[in-house]
Amino acid sequence: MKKQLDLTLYLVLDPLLCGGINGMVNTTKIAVENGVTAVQLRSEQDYSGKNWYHAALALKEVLSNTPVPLLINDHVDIALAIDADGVHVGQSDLPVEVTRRLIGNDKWLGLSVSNLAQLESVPWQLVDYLGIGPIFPTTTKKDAATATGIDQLTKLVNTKQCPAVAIGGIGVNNLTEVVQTGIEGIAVVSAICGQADIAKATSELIKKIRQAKEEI
Ligand code: TZP
Ligand code: MG
Repeated sequence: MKKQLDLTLYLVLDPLLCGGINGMVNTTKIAVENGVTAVQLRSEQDYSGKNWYHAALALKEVLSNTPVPLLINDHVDIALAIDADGVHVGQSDLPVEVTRRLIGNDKWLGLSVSNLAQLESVPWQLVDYLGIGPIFPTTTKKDAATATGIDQLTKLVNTKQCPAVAIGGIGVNNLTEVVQTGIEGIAVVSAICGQADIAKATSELIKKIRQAKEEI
């Protein structure tokens, strides 16, 4: 059975920023102890199936006695192999219909969208949540689309028909305006991965998100 999906603070891992697979595992452990509510395994680099499988397995183990779900970016085979809680795909990955057919109804399925045209073609009955972004410029994703900014994000949030996280260039100093669009949560890479003090970085993020939600 998959775990509940709480999108409040969604950690998207990056092995380069975390210092390899052990670094990702360590980052995840500390981040989850300090308030991260969902974790995604993702890499800009191509990893061999074997390395990635072992990374996913190690992350599943770290999360095993927590309520925090593990989702796998792109690699449906690895998600199935380790029985992850879900899969996240982008616009150029396996189509949502195919991904859903492969993973069944007992795993979460997330889809990235960057603009209104993409949002309008989402098959809502097949998708559990959206990742909307980038909201602000980011150097973490090399092929990132143009940043939406807050006004466009607000339009997307008001049009969507399922929960969503905002992603891209988000940190403690700009998350308040993002959360106040009414979006369910935020997803971060560099605001946690590679930070000198993961515990402090995570607890500051979650505190700021909760404050911003209370002010809506
Ligand atoms: N998708 C859109 S932007 C992005 C992804 C995976 C990278 C976000 O990284 P950061 O470091 O939080 O800006
Ligand atoms: Mg992808």
